[in-house]
Amino acid sequence: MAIRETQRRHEALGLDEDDLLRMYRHMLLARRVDERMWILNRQGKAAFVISCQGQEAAQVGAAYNLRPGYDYVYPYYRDAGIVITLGMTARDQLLSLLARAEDPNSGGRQMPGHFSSRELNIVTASAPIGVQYPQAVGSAMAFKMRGEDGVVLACGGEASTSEGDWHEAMNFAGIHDLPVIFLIQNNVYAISVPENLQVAGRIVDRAAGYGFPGVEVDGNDVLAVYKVAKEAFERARRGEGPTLIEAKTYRMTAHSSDDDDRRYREREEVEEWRKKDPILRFKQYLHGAGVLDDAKEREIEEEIRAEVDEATEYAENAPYADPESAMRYVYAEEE
Ligand SMILES: Cc1ncc(C[n+]2csc(CCOP(=O)(O)OP(=O)(O)O)c2C)c(N)n1
Ligand SMILES: [Mg+2]
Repeated sequence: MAIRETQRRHEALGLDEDDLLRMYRHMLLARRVDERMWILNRQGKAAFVISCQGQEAAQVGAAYNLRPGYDYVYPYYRDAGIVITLGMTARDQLLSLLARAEDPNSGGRQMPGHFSSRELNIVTASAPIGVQYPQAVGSAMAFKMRGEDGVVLACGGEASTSEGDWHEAMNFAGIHDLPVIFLIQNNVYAISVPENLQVAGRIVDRAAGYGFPGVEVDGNDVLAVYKVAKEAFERARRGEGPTLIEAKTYRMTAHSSDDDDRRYREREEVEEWRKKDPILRFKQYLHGAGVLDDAKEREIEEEIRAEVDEATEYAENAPYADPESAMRYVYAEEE
């Protein structure tokens, strides 16, 4: 009886067992690549790490609705789960981390976490918080003007909603009924600033002020995020306009490898959230639904470990960009 109950949850969403295992692999790959990045940082091989850990369900659940190479994505620096769902690999991430020439994001020029792929319509981000939003609504406007049913997914943390750029983009999206989804991953902190010093009231409620729906979701439950995102994507494709999704989640690591979070948050709080780890929760669901057993779980872990090992070795041995090429894409080159 219990098994039938849980099975119905994904079936009601139109997801089959292959979908579930694919989502699980994306989440686990994002996590294992991230963990490897911290090791490389501590070994002195990687200058800087910024993590997705804790946010994989929010990212994969939303991104599973995207049509790669057709819809547009404006990710933020934690969105490894989104770009992996779209088709980027462990190798891509590690080439970027180690700033190698072959890094598909920027040829080793940008900080890690500045995702970019022309084929996958992942638009490169600038480092200032919130600047992606006005660009995202511009792309949504282009879809609308062309009469295409593409959707734009624009992401950020809860603190990005304090920026003027976010409000301007929300306003523009509401006025023009644009096919854009604002996915706010509320992970409780902006570096050391807690949510209660960042936002008064609820983020989702702000959507009403701009004339479109806002929905809050448990961001550590991948199927719950998939469900609300699916509805938002369908609305956008029907030409009914934008949706704001606030995924309630938690940043499981320090802000970055340059931050010491022991200075501003209690260990007990982190430990409480670790019990709600989105990967742990999805794993329990998959076991309950009979999609995963211990042997299959081990098999997937081993496959992913091999992929991350291979990617690490490849990236460590890959050449750096040629110094002569530093100005390429910055200034026009003579023919
Ligand atoms: C305009 C601007 N101000 C400050 C910073 C420095 N900064 C980088 S990340 C960050 C925190 C953002 O918090 P949030 O939006 O909640 O995302 P999170 O890192 O928690 O995922 C800040 C203040 C910046 N990059 N840009
Ligand atoms: Mg935050």
